[in-house]
Amino acid sequence: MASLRFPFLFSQPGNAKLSNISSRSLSAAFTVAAAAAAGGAAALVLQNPKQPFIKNAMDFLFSPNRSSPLWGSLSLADNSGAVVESKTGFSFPSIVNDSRLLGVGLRKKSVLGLKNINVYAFGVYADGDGVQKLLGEKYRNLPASELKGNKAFIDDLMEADIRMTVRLQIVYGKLSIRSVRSAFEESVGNRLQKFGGSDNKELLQRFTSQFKDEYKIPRGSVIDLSREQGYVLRTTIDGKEVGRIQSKILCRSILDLYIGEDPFDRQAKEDVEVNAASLFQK
Ligand code: DAO
Ligand code: DAO
Repeated sequence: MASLRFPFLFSQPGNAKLSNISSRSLSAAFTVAAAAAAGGAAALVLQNPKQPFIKNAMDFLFSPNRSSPLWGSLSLADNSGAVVESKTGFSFPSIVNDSRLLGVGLRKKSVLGLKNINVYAFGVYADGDGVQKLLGEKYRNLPASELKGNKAFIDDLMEADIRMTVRLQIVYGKLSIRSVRSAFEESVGNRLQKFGGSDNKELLQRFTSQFKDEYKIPRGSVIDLSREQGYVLRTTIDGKEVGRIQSKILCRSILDLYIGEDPFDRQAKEDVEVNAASLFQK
């Protein structure tokens, strides 16, 4: 049997608010969630005290697609359901900017070596048509097993002019723009150096100067980092565009944080590999 590595409950109905749900449907939701737990699907969710259990039950109950895309070892056959990042409960729609969700994960940061904070949950998306068009010829005929962990494939995904989006949902409620800037200088700065442009400092500066001190990014804020056609990095915060920068190396450096050699969340990268490979199975 194919294993379901993700303990996900699928789909965010958007309009199912707890307040307009009768106690009867509430208990139905518990029943469904309990049944899911019995099947192993919600086990992690239930163990995590921070997890909004009822919300997940609701998400599950009202999912337009409870049969759900299966992740990890199976292909994304059907895409109407969103995916919940299991440690934070944040939900990611299956499509953003016409791109498909390939994996979700968590960015943590250790503070003074003392504790780890969950900074944001993220989802990685790619334009399926672009993947087929630009990488199909080279990879279409390889078995999925050879695509998984295939460095050339992931490198090509990061290098090619394929539209991709990384969506961040802020978990840590006390992020200041200053700490975002300095974290960014460290993580992206490292990559820029590694991929070696001569204008790294200037690039970094151009990117971080998009973020004005007065911006607020409270918990739940949604930041999209999108590589658009022609290697334009477009940033939006809660749907509002804050800037565009044309730079192949900057796009590459951002993607490298999530699916490069030393990614923030290894499991997320693996899922991206498997699900990106499944885009060839049409
Ligand atoms: O406030 O002391 C603190 C810890 C702040 C950690 C900041 C990590 C920032 C990571 C980048 C977030 C990008 C949206
Ligand atoms: O996690 O280290 C990291 C870097 C992530 C890139 C974050 C860039 C988003 C910046 C948004 C600023 C909002 C004012």
